[in-house]
Amino acid sequence: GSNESISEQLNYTITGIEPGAGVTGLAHQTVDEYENLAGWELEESSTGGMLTMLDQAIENEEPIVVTGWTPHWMFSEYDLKYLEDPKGTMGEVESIHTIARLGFEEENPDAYQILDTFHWEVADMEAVMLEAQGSSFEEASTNWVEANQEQVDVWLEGTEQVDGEEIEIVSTQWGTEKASSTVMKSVLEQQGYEVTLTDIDPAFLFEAIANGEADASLSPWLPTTHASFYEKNKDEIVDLGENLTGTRTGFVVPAYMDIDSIEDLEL
Ligand code: PBE
Repeated sequence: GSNESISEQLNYTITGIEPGAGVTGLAHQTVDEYENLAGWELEESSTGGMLTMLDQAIENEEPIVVTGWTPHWMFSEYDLKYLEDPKGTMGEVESIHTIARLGFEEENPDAYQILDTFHWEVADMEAVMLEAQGSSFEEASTNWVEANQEQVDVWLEGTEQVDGEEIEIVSTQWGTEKASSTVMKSVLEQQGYEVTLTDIDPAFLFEAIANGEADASLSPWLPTTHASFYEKNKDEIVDLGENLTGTRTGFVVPAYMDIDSIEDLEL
């Protein structure tokens, strides 16, 4: 009923996403570290499940707390806000990095150089994600590459065409990474590479690069979201640095909710 506190209405539950997501690990740590969240639960589900719950809550003007991230269309579809995170357990603004397996640079110096040079902006990624919603990431990426050939030429500068050399890229299932990975696939294909793109969970992605099963990935969110996976594998992977900066994760609520901080959730 309407006399219940926000926390009671929420049933002391945060609506999460896939168990394997980096943000799920951070959210568990957050529930553990904030004293006011003792007794709260992170309910894991899927990205699609979380978005359905968010949509239903907003439809009914009910409270909901989800694990969210930027860039994501949820912020243009709904009026949302990040809850302040005074303990910083969800991390600050971060970046997406490109990583490669040991030995890849020596064996494929040109492909390595293209991956190493690749860097784009949040607005570029958002444009690809938006177009992909109405078609597919393959189509949206091909179109983006066509429309931004000058920028692509910078990434390709000084590299040679090849004849079907194979490159294995691993990605995660989220739109942010699908956008950068399919754009890179399209760029490498322009240069004659044959690119295989596979979506896997972040933990397996880092392992695949560390044990040499895959060549490269454009998906690690660092320094926080994928820190645990990175720490485990960092001696067996090469970090080529940021391919995009300005991402973020956190506890996200509809703007109509009368709380501003994770600390406003009640014991
Ligand atoms: N995300 C989107 C992913 C990385 C990209 C924040 C949901 C994760 O948590 O692993």
